[in-house]
Amino acid sequence: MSIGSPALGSRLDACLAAAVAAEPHLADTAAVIAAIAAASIDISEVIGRGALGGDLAAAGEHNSDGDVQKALDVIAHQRVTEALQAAPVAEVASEEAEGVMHLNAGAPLAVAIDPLDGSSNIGVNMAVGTIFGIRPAVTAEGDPIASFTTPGTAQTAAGFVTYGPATALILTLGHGTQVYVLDRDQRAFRLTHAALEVPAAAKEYAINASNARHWDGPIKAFVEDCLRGAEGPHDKDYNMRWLGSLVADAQRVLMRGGVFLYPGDGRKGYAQGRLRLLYEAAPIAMLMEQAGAGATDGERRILDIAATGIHERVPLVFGSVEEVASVAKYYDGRNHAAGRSPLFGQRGLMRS
Ligand code: AFP
Repeated sequence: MSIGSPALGSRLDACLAAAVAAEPHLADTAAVIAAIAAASIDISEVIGRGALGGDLAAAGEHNSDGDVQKALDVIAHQRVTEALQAAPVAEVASEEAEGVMHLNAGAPLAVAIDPLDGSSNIGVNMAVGTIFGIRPAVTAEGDPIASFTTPGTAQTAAGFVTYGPATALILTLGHGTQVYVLDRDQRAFRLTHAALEVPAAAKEYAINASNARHWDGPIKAFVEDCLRGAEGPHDKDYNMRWLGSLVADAQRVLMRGGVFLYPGDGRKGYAQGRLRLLYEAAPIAMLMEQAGAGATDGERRILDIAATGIHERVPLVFGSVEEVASVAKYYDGRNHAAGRSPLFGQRGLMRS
């Protein structure tokens, strides 16, 4: 948001108007955000009815990656697509569509979106979300995905909606990261946090530890050192969380710090991890950096990475800058065994 941000409690439309007043070039971006926010209110109401609205977790077709689409995946995809059709959007890269969707020829913007992330949580009433990144549309002869092969730094805005105990919109237009909560009486998002600041250091890490035997050495060593706690090189005890919902883990990290890791691993198809660069990692990376946190693939800054395919996966590490930097040290060839104590030597807790 611009200098002199609106007061807490302000509605999203007023906050967007203030941002556009300060930077008129954001007008089209603001219109797209308003469209996605409106769609997310409808999606929130469908999710909020749970099984009363039918089996939202019912299996349907397969999406671009072979994942089984749940009924709610399809509902969310259809609702956001309708919203974007009425906004200044030329193209959409959606997790739920094989190729680039062409909406309004000549429109200025392109949107990468995961209409419903965390769908395996739907049937068990856990938090799910919608994740989006907005960037200028690019036309290049012979390159049908040119809008999406620019690096994440091209994004003019990014955000996600967490459909959790509250429905929250986490948003950045390049001037800090804000939190809005859905006021269900008004059917409007209202500002609750004007500028998130993620603590530089943390005592909480998030990783799916069931994959430990598949991780590469640096990740094994980092997690092992977290497990060592105050007796190890990090000199502090850690807590662990893994919610199985990227938006829920990301919101926790944004609100109280921590580090999230979904690395590449040795499983078939997981060499680049599970998460997608365009509509998961890049939007979250912008939100993190705008809140004073970091986001890498373990070593490289996520926002510097340009996709070569719209469903490309990327290893993802984000959160408190000291923790993200610590992970990178384990990838540095000189420090592969950073902090290794003689006690554990080469055959540590998790060493294969
Ligand atoms: P689903 O959309 O298939 O539930 O996947 C959710 C997700 O992409 C992301 O939200 C989680 O952080 C991650 O997968 C969890 O992956 P694991 O199930 O491998 O832990």
